[in-house]
Amino acid sequence: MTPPADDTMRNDGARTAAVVLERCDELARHSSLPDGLIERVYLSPEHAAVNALAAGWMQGAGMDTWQDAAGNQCGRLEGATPGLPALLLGSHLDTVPSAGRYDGILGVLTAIAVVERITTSGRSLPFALEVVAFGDEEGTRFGTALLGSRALAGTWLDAWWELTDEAGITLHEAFVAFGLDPAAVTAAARTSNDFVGYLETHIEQGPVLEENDLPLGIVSSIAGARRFQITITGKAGHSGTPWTHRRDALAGASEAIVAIERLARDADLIATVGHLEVFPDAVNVIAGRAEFSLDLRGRFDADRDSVWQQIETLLDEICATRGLHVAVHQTHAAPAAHCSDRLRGVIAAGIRAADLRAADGADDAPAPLELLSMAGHDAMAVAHLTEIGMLFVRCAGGVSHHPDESVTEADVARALDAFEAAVLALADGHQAGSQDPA
Ligand code: HGY
Ligand code: MN
Ligand code: MN
Repeated sequence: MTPPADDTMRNDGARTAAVVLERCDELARHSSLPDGLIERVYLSPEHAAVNALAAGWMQGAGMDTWQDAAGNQCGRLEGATPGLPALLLGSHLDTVPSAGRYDGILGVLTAIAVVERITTSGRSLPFALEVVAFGDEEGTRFGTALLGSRALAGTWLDAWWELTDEAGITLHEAFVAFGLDPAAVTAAARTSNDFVGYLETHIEQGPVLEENDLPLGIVSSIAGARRFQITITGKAGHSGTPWTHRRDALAGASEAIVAIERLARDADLIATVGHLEVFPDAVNVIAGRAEFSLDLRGRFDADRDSVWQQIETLLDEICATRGLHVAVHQTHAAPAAHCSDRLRGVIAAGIRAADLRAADGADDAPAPLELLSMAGHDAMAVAHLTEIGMLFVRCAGGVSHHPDESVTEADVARALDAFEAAVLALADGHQAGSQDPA
């Protein structure tokens, strides 16, 4: 095939991986951090800027666009007849602090590029296509994650309005400042009848695909997560205080953190303490208070919850021994979400089609690999409404939530072909009236 005039479009008019990667770079420039570091939080000026960029690319792909009542950027391409239920595609545009440029973002841009390919092909599908760029998957600003996707799923909680960010701004105030009406947030809620399913492309954020020398994988299920703020209180005092008279909150927290890691490892769970603050935080003062976060996740909610009960007992024992007090506040909980057989099937069909295309028809590719996602995703919230399916893309070293996050253009090209083929496999199955993919 003669190379296309430029690398933005393939000969067949398909939007290329080069453009998707350029757009990732363009979105990365909208950050609240200096020196090329990336942080983009919910309801920020950076959030507004990337919503506008995504809206323009959605329109360029042939979609009508709107920002929903929770600040998610949405686009829609009608199917064979107007008003059909939609296959929802998407991911998130917000980030953690000092983030990579593909977590979430690659999924939004892959979805837009695939809709553009379908628009260009002129094919009309037996369902509409909607793309959603969720505004808050990470929970970086207000601590509770999946706010955008929970608004769409209709599971918003009014208790969240008083959540505050580091500057003490409430979620309610941030909504108003962003131009949204808190009283109207439920207008973002969709119903199960609106959708035929949800598909999300996302970097793996783990090493499995790379270890298996595979560019793509099928997500079997997403681990359920619970997050806590744990405060250990003792008594601040002179660092020369004898051992018999010390109630050291930092020593107690440290003992707890190492013990929590052991409990999680033994139970095949993942526990992460990513934040620790000490008061009064001075070299010659015994810590009177230590506050730390806990992110606890596992394949099955029951296992996770049973280990959490063990952790609560452990905290009580350590505090009793050391004369300390513990207070626990749960800041987030999301149940494990299982990808449906039907949508795992279309993702598998998409990967096989992309493998065939890449090998010019030689069908010697291994069967697509299924893997658990220990990372959380908006799909967990959307699972409340409709079936979910996820396509994983290899990322170097499994690194994510870090500036070194990276993907290859070849893998993104393969993902574009696979995601497009998955959508078409679902359409073919839909047209044939079967629930199974072609
Ligand atoms: O925390 C997670 O797993 C996701 O990246 N928000
Ligand atoms: Mn993330
Ligand atoms: Mn993500």
